[in-house]
Amino acid sequence: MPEDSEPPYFNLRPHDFGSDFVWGVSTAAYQIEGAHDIYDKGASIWDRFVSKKGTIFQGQDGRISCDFYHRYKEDILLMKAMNISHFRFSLSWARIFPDGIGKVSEEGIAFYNRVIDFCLECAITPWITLYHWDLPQVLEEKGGWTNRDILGWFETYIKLCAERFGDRVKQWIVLNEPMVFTGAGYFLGVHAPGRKGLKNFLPAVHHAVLCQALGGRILRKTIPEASIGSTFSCSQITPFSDRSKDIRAAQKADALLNRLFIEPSLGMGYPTESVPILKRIEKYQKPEDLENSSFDFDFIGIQNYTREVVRHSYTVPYLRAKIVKATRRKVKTTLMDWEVYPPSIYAMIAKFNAYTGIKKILVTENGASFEDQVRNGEIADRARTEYLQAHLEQIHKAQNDGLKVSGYFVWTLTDNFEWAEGYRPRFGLVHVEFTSQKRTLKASGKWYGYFLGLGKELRCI
Ligand code: IFM
Repeated sequence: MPEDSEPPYFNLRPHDFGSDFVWGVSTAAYQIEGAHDIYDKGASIWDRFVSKKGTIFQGQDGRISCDFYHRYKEDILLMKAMNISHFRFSLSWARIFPDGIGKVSEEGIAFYNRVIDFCLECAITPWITLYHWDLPQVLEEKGGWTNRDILGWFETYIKLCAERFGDRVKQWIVLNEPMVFTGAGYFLGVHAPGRKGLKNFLPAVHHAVLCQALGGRILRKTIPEASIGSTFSCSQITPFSDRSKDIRAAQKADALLNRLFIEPSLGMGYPTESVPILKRIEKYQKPEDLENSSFDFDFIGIQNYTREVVRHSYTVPYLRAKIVKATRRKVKTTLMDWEVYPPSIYAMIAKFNAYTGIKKILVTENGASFEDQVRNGEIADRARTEYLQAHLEQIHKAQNDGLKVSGYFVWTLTDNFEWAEGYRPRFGLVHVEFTSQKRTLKASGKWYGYFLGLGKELRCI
């Protein structure tokens, strides 16, 4: 028998994490929905970005992706079969407001109503992320996240979503990984909208911080009983050596990658003592902004995949710090060239626990892409199961050490469009054959379902 046909032994059970622990999967609209121009849907910055030559692996795009728009029932039934009781998905702003603001698409609203209602019918709790990186293109043409008017646009969008879906959806997330969409989209230019440099990055950061808190306030007012959070990418940062230059470089990277968005939301301002260049954000600040940057979130979502090793570098402007790639370090990696390093999730749980003012912490994303082996219609992905188990062990250890953490969402349900990397890295518990749209549960998906079902057979597979 091939060694990966049996799931590795795992001695933890869901109830070892507590009876209220939340178990789910996370997804994002542009990565799964497809139906990019159905009815009156507007274009998002991703619809536009993918059409630029050289931006995406092999020129791929999310026009069809896994066609969740048409296949949402099949996918939600798969979740049900896998005993998954919480589903985190994002709304496409341009599907709801084709022109960014103004006219509402009733077709767009109807689609999300169908998804929400079917989740509830299947006893799956819907978690809505309001912004997972797909700004309406018309708003980008007015400056996007660099334009302070985004506060008004965002308010209009959130208010409507809260009013239309808040009767049934009680779990809300304002932003997904603001550091990634501002860093990759407005500084490095490798994600939509492809803008570069500090002159784009700094205002985008500041407006995202303000929108994050504003979104919280609007949700609280419109749906008083809602549980409201925002999510943050985070990775343990290890200095390359114990030279003071490398230690300083690691501190700067930590401030930028892990602290830049959470700290203003807690009323602590920007980490300018570690990254002085952030003082230039002052140019975009108004006197009331410090107060308006914070919000008393009900929970914080942390999203962890790896750790980063950082060293000093003279050639990197402003920061003088650079990441030492995992392949160069000759460590075990995923297809994203991310080191497999489970203690990082423990370190991040501890880091976020150390802030005063965070009430609840959930892991709202964790997962891995590997070269899945397809053999006789079976998808053998033992490496993914081992990855998930090793991270769950760290989460359990954190709980045993008295740290709060009360949920875990796997990234992700089905293989999907991994942004600039296209369809090459597969992160799903479910394999998708993109030409036929055939779904096949991977061994890791079977294991997750078996684990959540306390060893019972999967419900209808
Ligand atoms: O696919 C992404 C997701 O959109 C945001 N968090 C990280 C995932 C894996 O790269």
